Amino acid sequence: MVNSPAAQEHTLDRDCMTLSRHVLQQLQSFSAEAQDLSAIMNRIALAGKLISRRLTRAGLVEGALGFTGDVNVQGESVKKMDVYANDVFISVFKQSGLVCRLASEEMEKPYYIPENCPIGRYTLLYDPIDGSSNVDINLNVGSIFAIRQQEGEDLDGDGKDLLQNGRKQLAAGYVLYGPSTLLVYSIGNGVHSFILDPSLGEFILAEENITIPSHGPVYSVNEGNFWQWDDSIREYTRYVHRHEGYTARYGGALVGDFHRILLQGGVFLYPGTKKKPEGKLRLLYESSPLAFLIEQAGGKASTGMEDILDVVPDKLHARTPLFIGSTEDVQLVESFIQEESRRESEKKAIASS
Ligand code: AHM
Ligand code: MG
Repeated sequence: MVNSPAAQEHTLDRDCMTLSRHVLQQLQSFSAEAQDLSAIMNRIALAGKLISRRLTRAGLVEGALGFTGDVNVQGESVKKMDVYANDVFISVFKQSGLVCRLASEEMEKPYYIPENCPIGRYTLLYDPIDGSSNVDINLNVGSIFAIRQQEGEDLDGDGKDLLQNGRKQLAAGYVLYGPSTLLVYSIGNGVHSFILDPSLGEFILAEENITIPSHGPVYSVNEGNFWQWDDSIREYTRYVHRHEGYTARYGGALVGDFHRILLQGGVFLYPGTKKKPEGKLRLLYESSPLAFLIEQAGGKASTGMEDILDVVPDKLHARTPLFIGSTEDVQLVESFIQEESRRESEKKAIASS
């Protein structure tokens, strides 16, 4: 069957809505800043395409999978794909003249653009491969990113000016390497998703202004940590077990679990544990960028006690508990945590009186 002219025009229009065109349209400007942000998004898309290409063939390429034998600044074993993806972002941005530094989950200190290269005004923060335990078994992983403007001089070269809350982010997003490669971003004007069309080599607009339902059926948490949690989180999980309408989904890669919740509603939880009260997820590279997106989509992100976007990290690799998703579901988790905290304070007050 031949498509009608109107249908053809629609398809053409869609195919032409590439990521860079979309960013410029969102900013409604051709100012230097708009051009920079559009160019940065383009470079991130290029990094996403390179990582996607490597992942697609990783099982066939000698030395692409497995561990390097090193341990990163977080004390976690480094995978070869972590190193590859980290270096991809550096190579893509090094000569771009767009950023002054890149800070990543995999590097102890930010990477500063060398003096013989053009230096830009922005900092890229990123988690090159999020969910790396999924890499070797061909399951979905992601890359998470945020863009901030450098503030001050950073004379000591340790990125102290990055220790500010998440409301300082200019843009954030992720690339999800799944059955298709998807890029989701926000520059503070809604959340939009793009799918990589491999035949064009372009990210094409898939959905604009994504909004999360105010409540959803999914709760996503590693219940293997049940006995490591505080009573409040155990109480919350007992609550969802006893009530109809909840379903558990946990894929071991935050980007995938988050994406499901963004589209279908519900809540993702990574609480603190007895050994790690601050949880596992890193504020600057994981929690804050996703919190930026979820607020833009009409949802909520919390540590249990305060909004993630209000948290000021005390170090680059700071971690926080993370509860993120539909507003009502996050508020329900918060109510369990805050009730327990109130009871604890009462107990302390009685004990000391
Ligand atoms: P990574 O960035 O080192 O891969 O760690 C983060 C990942 C998240 O993607 C995921 O939500 C979480 O760690 C899974 O942790 P766990 O295996 O403890 O459930
Ligand atoms: Mg990660």
